[in-house]
Amino acid sequence: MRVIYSEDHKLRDARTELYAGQLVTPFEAPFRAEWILAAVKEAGFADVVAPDAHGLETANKVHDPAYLDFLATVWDRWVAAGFKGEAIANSFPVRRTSQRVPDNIVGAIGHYANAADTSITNGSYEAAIASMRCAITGADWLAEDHRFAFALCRPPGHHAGIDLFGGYCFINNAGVAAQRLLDHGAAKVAVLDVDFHHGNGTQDLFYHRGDVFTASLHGDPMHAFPYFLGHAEEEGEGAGTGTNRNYPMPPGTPFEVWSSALADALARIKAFGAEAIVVALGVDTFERDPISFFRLTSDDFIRMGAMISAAGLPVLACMEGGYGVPEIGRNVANVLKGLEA
Ligand code: SP5
Ligand code: ZN
Repeated sequence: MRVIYSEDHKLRDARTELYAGQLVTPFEAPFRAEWILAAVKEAGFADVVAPDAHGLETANKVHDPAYLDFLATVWDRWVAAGFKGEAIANSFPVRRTSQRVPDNIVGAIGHYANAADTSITNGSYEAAIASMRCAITGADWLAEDHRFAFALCRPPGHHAGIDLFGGYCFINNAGVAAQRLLDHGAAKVAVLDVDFHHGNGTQDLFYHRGDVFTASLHGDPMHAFPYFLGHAEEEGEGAGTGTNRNYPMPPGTPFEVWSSALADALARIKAFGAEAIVVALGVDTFERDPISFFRLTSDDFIRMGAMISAAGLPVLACMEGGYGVPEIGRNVANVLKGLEA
């Protein structure tokens, strides 16, 4: 199992997250990656490398290039406007409004945001690029005929849509990795999202495409972030009809229930003919995660990895969510152990 990690994740270190009507210290913070890296090494995964210096050529195939340009410039524009705080969207294009991108930076950030939980700061873009590079480097490793890789991506990516940031995500690392695998010659690949939250960004990237199957197991959006996507009836459209599958589940869901959804998703990924699986690996399904409501135990993560491995396909795991508690490190290491067992 090759592990890809960049110190540059530390450049993403916001002071604020709008949560419960207050500006709190973000759940998505640098200590997460440090804890995960330490636990993964401790568990014997010692092949840790830095990512290669990829540009935006792959990201431009799944994101709107104008959106990536916005990400690259938003902080400087915010500062140039004279604002003192971190860049937070507070006004949004919703039902029956124009989809033109405002010249004003407050309008532009609202246009490109799908949530106000994600403050943008100096360094956020550079960290997002480093995170994307980890995912691409992992895809390249698989393309060299290796079976497993773990991209320790931070910031996460699965809430980032074609032209949307939010949910702590800016560039959709798993989606970029899937595109990279196609560019290496795979005809079809799958993104399997096991993060507690619906992979709304990844679904958006590939909803109209027939070459990437997307499956997401998550807290029912009637009760959980991201609220506005992730229902079972969303199955893809156009060339992508039948290539998206959602498994919304209620508060308190234990592994016994969760794992039957995983088995169904894996069967569909096989039937689709995917040549590799990119796992959007959040461990916020853990019973003590501070912002989620599933009941997976640390041992369940070993079983999760083993089930995914049993599909017999190459697997690139890209780090997504998992918050607050030290066990996030052990839980990630357990998935990797299960994959290799
Ligand atoms: C990558 C990822 O896991 N992103 C998640 C972003 C969630 N941000 C909004 C958090 C709101 C959580 N509200 C839960 C209330 C618990 N008491
Ligand atoms: Zn999550």
